[in-house]
Amino acid sequence: MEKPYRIQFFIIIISIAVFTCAYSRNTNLRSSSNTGVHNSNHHFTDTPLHPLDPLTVPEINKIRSILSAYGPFSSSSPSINTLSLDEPDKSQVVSWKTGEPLPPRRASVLAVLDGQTHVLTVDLNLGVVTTDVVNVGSGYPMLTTEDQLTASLVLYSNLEFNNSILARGVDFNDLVCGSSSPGWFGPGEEGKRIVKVQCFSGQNTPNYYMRPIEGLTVTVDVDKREIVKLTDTGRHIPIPKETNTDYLYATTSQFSDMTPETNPMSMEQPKGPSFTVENGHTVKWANWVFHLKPDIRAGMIISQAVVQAENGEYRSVMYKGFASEVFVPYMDPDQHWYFKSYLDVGEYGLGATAMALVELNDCPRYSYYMDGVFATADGRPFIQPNMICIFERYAGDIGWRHSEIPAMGFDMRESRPKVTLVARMVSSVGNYDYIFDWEFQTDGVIRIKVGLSGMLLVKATPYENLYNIPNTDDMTGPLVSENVIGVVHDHYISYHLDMDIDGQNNSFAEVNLVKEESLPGQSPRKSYLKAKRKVAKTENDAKIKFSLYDPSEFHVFNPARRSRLGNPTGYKIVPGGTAASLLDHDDPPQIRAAVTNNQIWVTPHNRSEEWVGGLLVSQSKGDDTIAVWSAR
Ligand SMILES: *[C@@H]1O[C@H](CO)[C@@H](O)[C@H](O)[C@H]1NC(C)=O
Ligand SMILES: *[C@@H]1O[C@H](CO)[C@@H](O)[C@H](O)[C@H]1NC(C)=O
Ligand SMILES: *[C@@H]1O[C@H](CO)[C@@H](O)[C@H](O)[C@H]1NC(C)=O
Ligand SMILES: [Cu+2]
Repeated sequence: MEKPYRIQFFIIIISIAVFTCAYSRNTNLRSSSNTGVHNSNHHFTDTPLHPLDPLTVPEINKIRSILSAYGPFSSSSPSINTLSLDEPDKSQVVSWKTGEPLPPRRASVLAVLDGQTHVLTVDLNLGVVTTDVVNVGSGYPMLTTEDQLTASLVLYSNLEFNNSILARGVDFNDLVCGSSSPGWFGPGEEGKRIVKVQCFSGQNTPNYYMRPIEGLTVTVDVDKREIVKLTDTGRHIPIPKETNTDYLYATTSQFSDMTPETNPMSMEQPKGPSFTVENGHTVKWANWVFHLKPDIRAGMIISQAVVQAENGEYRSVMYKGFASEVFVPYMDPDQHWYFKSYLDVGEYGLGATAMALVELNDCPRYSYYMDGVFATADGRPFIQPNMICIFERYAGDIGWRHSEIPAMGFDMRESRPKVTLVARMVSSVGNYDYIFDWEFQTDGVIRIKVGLSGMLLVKATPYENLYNIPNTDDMTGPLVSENVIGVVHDHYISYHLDMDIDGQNNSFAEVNLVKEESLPGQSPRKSYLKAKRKVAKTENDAKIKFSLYDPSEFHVFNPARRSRLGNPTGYKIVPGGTAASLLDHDDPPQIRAAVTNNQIWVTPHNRSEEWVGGLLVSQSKGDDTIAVWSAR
């Protein structure tokens, strides 16, 4: 009997290279009256009904008054970077039953005051701050919208910056500047919260990303509101022209004779959708029930997913699943590019960058829309309307089929359409848009999908075409337009999946396909493949690197729960599009994104270890990553 080993694990399921960062022109924009279901209200009177329900507007208001009465914050208020539910312990949540009183409600707050980071716990029932830990680890909380705004405003007070802009011939009315997280590259920039600001020309185009002002980087201290460093080395690099950069449908439809049009299309559900959302966050559809909530950092969190078996019993599958970190390293050592090694979840937040979905284009008819309830930097409640949509998908696919040749006496064709349930959210992290889907199938499969759209982050170059490049060595990506390089980069998305197959005590097995050779004279076959199952005994056994020529399956199973045949019940983890990071393990970006050293990690359940890049990620040295936890 295998030793039960309680696990939660992380998989990188997707990695998309620069060439797949495509956008598609939608010639079929829909704008007829919508029939979606809206949860929209002002949320003034919301009350939590489930232990995992997000903080409500009244709760956020209460936390704000608790914080303002709290000693260290009474003279000057901190900037609230994140404020969210401090989930009760798993044991309390699992044993809670509908109708019972909720476990005590607590909030977890990351705040910055005078350059110091506070990690606070606020007890809503007691009305007090129960813990306040200052400056844990090397990093800072994620940047707020207010931080990013501050950084751009600081620039205009600087004459040297003004002169750099004037030297490029850019009108201040066309100037667009954005803050980039600086990563961590040694002691030079430690001890202060900084961002690196770079600018673009928005002249004659809404797509300013295609018109970078290359070679100008301003390092700004966001707390002191001052410029730390200004580097201007790119005055000789032209700003790429605006020609053909506009992507707006209203503009581009003028050229519709060049764009293939398709007739309007819509999926019909004459009896309406067959899912329900109860008490605001509990989704019930077909044989699935799960809790779904928006999160400022992870974007969406799926909890307590259970599936109904043939005998009617609800069986647990997953306690919690969410995107834990996203690593986006650009491959250019140039002084204006080397630091671009984003950790989008910890530095920007997938929920903080999620905007209202476009009805009928982002989500189909009959979608249900869920609002995000968050807090602004001053601790006031903030509603992100229509942030998540839930819908049934029928994409014309076959769910299951079989047919028989009539000659055999069985004239049969059996075919069933594939209908699934999707929970979707889109994060617009600067230039790119991540489309996150959790898709549930009636056969028990949970499919996690990420789509990438939006704009490339491009680099301006003096080169106009491949014929006038004297030496292609300084090209860090393909020339994608005149004076524009699409710098090579990747997006690695890591998921935290706390699987609870038929209960909490689960194990992890690698089922490795190996070649066996037949004995002389045994068979006309010389070789065959055999599946060898190895159950992980330690975390080290479960650090998985994928290899096409050493193929494996990965099973999470419950050794104590057996089928009629004696097989343990389990789920298979099926990797989707994957790519390994080839960066040096001691390269600063890779230390911080050490989660990408392996494609699967398995660690014991620990409620303090949810964010694989660390709790405080901005400018962190990588001292709180899954690699550090796992080494311990
Ligand atoms: C820089 O230019 C902006 C826009 O014209 C102006 O408002 C600002 O005062 C200038 N700053 C300095 C220091 O001259
Ligand atoms: C899970 O395993 C632990 C340690 O082996 C044991 O104490 C506990 O009772 C088990 N729980 C269940 C639900 O089997
Ligand atoms: C849980 O995680 C925290 C943070 O990484 C760590 O300090 C603590 O030792 C862990 N607890 C256990 C029981 O491993
Ligand atoms: Cu990309």
